Amino acid sequence: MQDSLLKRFGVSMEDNLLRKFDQLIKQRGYENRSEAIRDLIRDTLIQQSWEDSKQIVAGSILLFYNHHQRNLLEEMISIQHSMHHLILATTHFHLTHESCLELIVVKGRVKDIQQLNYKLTTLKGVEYGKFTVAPVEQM
Ligand code: NI
Repeated sequence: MQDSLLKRFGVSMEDNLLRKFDQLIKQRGYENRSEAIRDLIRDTLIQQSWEDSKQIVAGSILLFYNHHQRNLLEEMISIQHSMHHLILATTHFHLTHESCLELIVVKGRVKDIQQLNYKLTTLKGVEYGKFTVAPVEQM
């Protein structure tokens, strides 16, 4: 973040809600409430910036799939070639005899990246997809 100056502010919250929040903080291993609240705010700001289609984001698409699924590999490669301008790198890991993990590093307009993610994760045979991106500062 650009502004490194820390500012303090008070937060009022129902007792019940705060207790649940403190449990969550403990589970996630945060040092304190401030750290947890900062992360929540950052996440919300990232989500919000997604609504701006011009926002450039970078991140990864993780796909777990069974490579025996008929046509899956062909379709996956064809989709990646059709949107190659969004893909920085692809790495394939053979996890077991059947299952594969593919890591696709992406960068581009959020709307395009979301479309690529949707096309890949909805393919028949893809068991699990994980999509993580963050905004890239625009020049
Ligand atoms: Ni494989």
